[in-house]
Amino acid sequence: SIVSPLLRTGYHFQPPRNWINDPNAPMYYKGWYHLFYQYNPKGAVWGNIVWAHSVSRDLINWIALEPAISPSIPSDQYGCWSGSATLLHDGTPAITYTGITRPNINYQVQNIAFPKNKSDPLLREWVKPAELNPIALPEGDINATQFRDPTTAWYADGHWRMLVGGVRGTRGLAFVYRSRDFRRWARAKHPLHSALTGMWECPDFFPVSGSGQEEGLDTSEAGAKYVLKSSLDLTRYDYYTVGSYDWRKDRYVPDDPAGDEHRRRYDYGNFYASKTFYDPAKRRRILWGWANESDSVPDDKAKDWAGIQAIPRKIWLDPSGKQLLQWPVEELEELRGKPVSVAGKVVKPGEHFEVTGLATYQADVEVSFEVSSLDRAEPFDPAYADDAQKLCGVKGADAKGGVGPFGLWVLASADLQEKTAVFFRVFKDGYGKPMVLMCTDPTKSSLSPDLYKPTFAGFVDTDISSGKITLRSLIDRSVVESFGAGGRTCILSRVYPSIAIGKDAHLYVFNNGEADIKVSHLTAWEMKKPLMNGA
Ligand code: DQQ
Repeated sequence: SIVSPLLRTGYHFQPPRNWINDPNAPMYYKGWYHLFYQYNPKGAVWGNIVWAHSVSRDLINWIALEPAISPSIPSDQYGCWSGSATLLHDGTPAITYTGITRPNINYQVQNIAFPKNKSDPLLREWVKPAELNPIALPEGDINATQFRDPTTAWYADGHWRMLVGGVRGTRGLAFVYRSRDFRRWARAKHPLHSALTGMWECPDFFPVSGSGQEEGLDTSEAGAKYVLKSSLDLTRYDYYTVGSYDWRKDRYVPDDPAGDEHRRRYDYGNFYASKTFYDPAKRRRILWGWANESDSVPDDKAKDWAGIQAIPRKIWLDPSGKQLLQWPVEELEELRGKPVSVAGKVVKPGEHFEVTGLATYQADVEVSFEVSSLDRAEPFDPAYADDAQKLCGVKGADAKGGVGPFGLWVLASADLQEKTAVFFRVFKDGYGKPMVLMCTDPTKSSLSPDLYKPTFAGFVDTDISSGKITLRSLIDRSVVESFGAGGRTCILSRVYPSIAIGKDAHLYVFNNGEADIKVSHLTAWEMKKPLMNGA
């Protein structure tokens, strides 16, 4: 394999070996955070899917338990696919998930499971009542191979409701199921919502408090707004809209009438099949998402592992009410070692400087930049209005600009042959209004062949007229997970350096624009390794 064992992540969630994908049924129960996830017990490629199970006190240190849900009944004998947890009125958790019932053809039904012993805070054993399962069949006009991933249920007006992802023609949609007792479920006539997007995998639907309020809401509480997310099979990205929900009709309407065409992404990088849960211990809503590898399948087999979960993120509605803000859970800061800081340093056009005094292959970096002037901002070509990624593909980190590109080179070799750039670039639209692009450019990240190195980018909905913008990057050996402008735009990338590994990885601040950039503050921390499932 070309992939060094030093590229195995240090503080991102993963099991000791084998393939993982979607996070399932995250919840908080009797003092423990639970995370289940799609897992192949037999190898580092997708297949033989069961629900692996880990528990944590702090979302950072993890203990692996036995798989919680594996094929064992007729309605899940060919696979236990994604699903969610709901806490019932008496506090009992219930899991709903998709079962595959036929060999070779992915015929899908929905199932339910309850803890064997609900006084066990670790919820080790789950039972699938034979008299209840399956709880939903692909009856009527439902496409049986595109019918999956039940959500956490919410309660209103005497009924539980949950969503199941699907498609009708090319319209992706979320079917609504209702139940009085959480045992017998019936499909509502209309879906909660639909859009011309292709199949919706892993829908998620939850209330949020008012604009700018960080407090999370339990899924059954009434929200000032609601968020509907779907994972698009076609693009393999997670998209969401903010809107309103009418429980009388069980219909959701996005606030922006063009919302379904101009949807936001949780993350503009490698982040899929995500799911949120409400954490009553800290009254916050937390987002988990899966990041696949971008090396080759033979490399995955040689490493004997594939897939990680992104750092869990607290999410809330930003002050504009138009998008979510995302920030790594505060518990991550437990892993920070001694800080190294830089303040008031100007980076002239074409210059860069190294951040020294710490090992940067497993680090957390926070930077506040200040742009000297926006006068030199390049004119924005409206042809890229809907395609930040394409724009960044054309104007990568090495393409000289006006205001920016400026940002970080992470996992960089001392000779800069290898580097992953995380940066901003400021444009001006036809009215002279600044527009900020955030990119991760991994095209120089490795000299190794056979790597998928897509440039990732998103626009940042922030007011940069003061010249100020912040960036946080979580660097973890083969992961760069970045949060622009306080979590307005996020980008997770997988990279596999061949030289910039371990102590040979360096960190720099660079400026390839024509305007001076000031690093008002930069703090970098080495990150300790948490308990990670016994690995
Ligand atoms: N992964 C699961 C499905 C889901 C897909 C199967 C999304 O339930 O739709 O492993 O990555």
